[in-house]
Amino acid sequence: MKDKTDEKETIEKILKIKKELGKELIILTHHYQRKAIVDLGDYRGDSFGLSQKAATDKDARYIVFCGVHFMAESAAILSQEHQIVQIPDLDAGCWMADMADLIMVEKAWNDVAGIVEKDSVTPLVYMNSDAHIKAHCGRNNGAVCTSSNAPDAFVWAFDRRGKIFFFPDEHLGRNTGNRMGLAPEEMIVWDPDKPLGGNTEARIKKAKVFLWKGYCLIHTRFTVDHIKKKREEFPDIKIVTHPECTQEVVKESDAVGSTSFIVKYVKEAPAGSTIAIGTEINLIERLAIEYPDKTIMTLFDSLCPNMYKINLDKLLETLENIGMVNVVTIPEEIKHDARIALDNMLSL
Ligand code: CIZ
Ligand code: SF4
Repeated sequence: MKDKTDEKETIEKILKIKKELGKELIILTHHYQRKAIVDLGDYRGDSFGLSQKAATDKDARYIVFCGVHFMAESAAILSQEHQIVQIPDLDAGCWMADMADLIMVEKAWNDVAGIVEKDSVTPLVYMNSDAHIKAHCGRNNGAVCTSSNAPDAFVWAFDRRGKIFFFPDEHLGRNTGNRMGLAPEEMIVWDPDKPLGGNTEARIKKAKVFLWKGYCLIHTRFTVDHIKKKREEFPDIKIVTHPECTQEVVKESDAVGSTSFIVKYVKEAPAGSTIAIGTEINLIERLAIEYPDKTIMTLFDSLCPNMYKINLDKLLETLENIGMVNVVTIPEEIKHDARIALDNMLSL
């Protein structure tokens, strides 16, 4: 474990490099990053906000993305030709994104196309996915979405075609469908390990939404029991959760939304409020520091080890080797197709 003197030295070195590079460098930090990293960033946000930043900032030559790999990949897809995207640890992945690989997704897509008209289904892919899956969606006239724009993406998709294939988060897909008033039987789970995703042909024909059986191991830890206990302990408490949680948890919450929504909710809550949050712990801990006039707590233990892989030493190492190490590269063809799906999201 680093002591405070080492940490101070590392921070000073990072600040010195930032100063030297000036506008040539931007450091983007995701809401789930630890405080020390967020404090050194130029912009913090959710994957949607940060990808917009990457798409519009033309000055920076180097974009250092402190988040997980799929986010840095999206920034690399949207960045300009003269820009280089680096992530302090190329191994900072996402378990949910790993639950859908291209072979499985194409097989499912072809299975569905054998039963209903291919042109009747729009693929929608959550940002939390590999670039190859985004490219698959781009090739099939679909779009990317995030937790902040999933309802808009559903409306967009249903305006075009009658059915949606949603990858890879079953819960975000179901919670979005519920919010739009879809009936439970209109949404079916697609389990890639089972023939026809575990469905009959009749159910596939009838369904409006296919939900890929993927999930976040952090957000699905929260339970209705955790909510009940908090309410017993603090009768006035507000419960705010993320749509990657199960529908049972979402239904018991006072408010539900993306990380940007959660940040806004806490900011706008009256002084003296008590709020328990169901999302990644680093965001919650920072909010507790930022709003000392409110009592902010987590619903349950929720550290994402993937996000936590990014630390000060790795950030410094990346900055000391700017443009050279931990570069996020994507084959041109994949970049081209994935960009279609990302652009469809940005124009929502
Ligand atoms: O989209 C993101 O940034 C993630 C992973 C969560 C959220 O809701 O912002
Ligand atoms: Fe992936 Fe869940 Fe971690 Fe987000 S919190 S990066 S979805 S594993």
